[in-house]
Amino acid sequence: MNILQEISVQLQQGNPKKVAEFTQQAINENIDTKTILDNGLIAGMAVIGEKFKAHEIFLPDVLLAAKAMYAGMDLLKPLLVKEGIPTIGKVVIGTVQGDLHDIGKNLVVIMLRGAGFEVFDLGNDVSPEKFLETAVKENAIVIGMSALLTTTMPVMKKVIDLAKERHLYGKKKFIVGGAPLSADYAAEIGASAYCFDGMSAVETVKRFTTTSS
Ligand code: B1M
Repeated sequence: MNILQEISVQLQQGNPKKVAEFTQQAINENIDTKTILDNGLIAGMAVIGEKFKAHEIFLPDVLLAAKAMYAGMDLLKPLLVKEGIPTIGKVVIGTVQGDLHDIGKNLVVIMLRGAGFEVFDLGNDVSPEKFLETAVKENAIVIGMSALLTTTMPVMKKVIDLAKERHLYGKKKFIVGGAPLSADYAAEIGASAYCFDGMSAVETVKRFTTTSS
């Protein structure tokens, strides 16, 4: 088994200590940070998702895997965040109301901060009002919303509808992401863009902050 498979397997077994150990070893071996993230941590979490869906494992197993994922992410974080880059734009981001999944959103935050954006991370279970009020208060052009549940995706539309009511639609850009999302859904609810992952979020926000404001 190679080191990336070790990370994936230890994550699936919910072993934060081992995940941290193997992640550090992979870093020491100069394996590319994104490769460790994609082929180690995210690959392990994808297996957990499949097993959970198939009822082969249960919620406590998923929680343990999430804890193990964070043990690895904590080590990768400083490598993903480049130092000393000036702020090039402001982004408000959060996981929508009713949704507690924050691993993917946190990765997007790391990537955005790494690219030099000032990010206001509202955490999870964020109300539509909170998204909009923070964006206005902080004068952020981009509002980023994450959802991992089909039942919470409609909250994104609520945020956009509320922005229309408050005459903010058109003044702000709304980017959406998360496993159940798609470009079609984003267009349907009136979002400005769908972002598949952290990298595409960075590219999209760059585009919006250089063409708006
Ligand atoms: Co939950 N869960 N979960 N879970 N969980 C899913 C999402 C599920 C698909 C599992 C399954 O059935 N296969 C399923 C949803 C089914 C559906 O709606 N269709 C599910 C369910 C049902 C639930 C509960 C309802 C279970 C229950 O209670 N019976 C419950 C809901 C709680 C709630 O939110 N109210 C629940 C709870 C949990 C835990 C708390 C145990 C834990 C979350 C811990 C945490 O986040 N702190 C958890 C986990 C870990 C998962 C899975 C296994 C993994 C999610 C994850 O972190 N992936 C997940 C299965 C899966 O997705 N395969 C599952 C890794 C992460 C890096 O990927 O989040 O997709 P992801 O983020 C990616 C992209 O999507 C994108 O970039 C990221 C990096 O590439 N992205 C963005 C995400 N947000 C973005 C925003 C952007 C741009 C890109 O711009 C703003």
